[in-house]
Amino acid sequence: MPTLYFAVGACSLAPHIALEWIGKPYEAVRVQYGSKEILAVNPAGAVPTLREDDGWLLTQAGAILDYLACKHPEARLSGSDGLRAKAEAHRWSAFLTSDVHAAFWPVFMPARYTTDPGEGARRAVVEAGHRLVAKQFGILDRHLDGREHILDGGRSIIDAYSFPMIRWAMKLLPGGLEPYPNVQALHDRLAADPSVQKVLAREAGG
Ligand SMILES: N[C@@H](CCC(=O)N[C@@H](CS)C(=O)NCC(=O)O)C(=O)O
Repeated sequence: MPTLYFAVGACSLAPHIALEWIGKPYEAVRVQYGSKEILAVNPAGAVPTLREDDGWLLTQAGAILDYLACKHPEARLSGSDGLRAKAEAHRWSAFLTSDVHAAFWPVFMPARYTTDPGEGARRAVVEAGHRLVAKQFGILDRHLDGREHILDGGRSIIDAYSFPMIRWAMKLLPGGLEPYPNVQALHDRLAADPSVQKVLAREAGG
């Protein structure tokens, strides 16, 4: 049975949802960032980390999601088949990892992005992060115009991957999701999914 190490509110919510959609037994272990427990399985001290029964460890949300979807093709979480459809799945996974997730770092941890300890510098970094997140959400919103899911072929690991980041944007962007109605609609569809609700309840319950 695979074990997912997760932290509340983190990007680990994505593989947590994917595991629930797959519907096979798994264990979810809640950790604190940088704790001994997570450092024992991931030297970066970060979530998500997936551990298989034989001790094999996998880090990086995009890799974990792809691994889970490929391991369970019957769950149909990879999007459509075909060369271009696979390329699109990689494209959106990379977009979420490198463009969207990374855009949140200055918002979450402004001190890492300036050597100036002053409040003005901190605010400027957060504001720059907001602008970067807004740019990426604009791209996602335009892509979602007229679509129910990010990939062709129905719900996928890429929808799951977007969900924690959409929740961050709702909470952290000054205008929330108001400028992104298509992203809001994807959020609402995912939030209404019973598996997603189950995972959110479990994560909130500790
Ligand atoms: N590139 C990694 C980033 C993982 C990551 O940084 N996760 C955050 C939570 S969303 C974390 O654990 N942060 C703890 C830290 O940076 O100390 C991935 O995509 O899995």
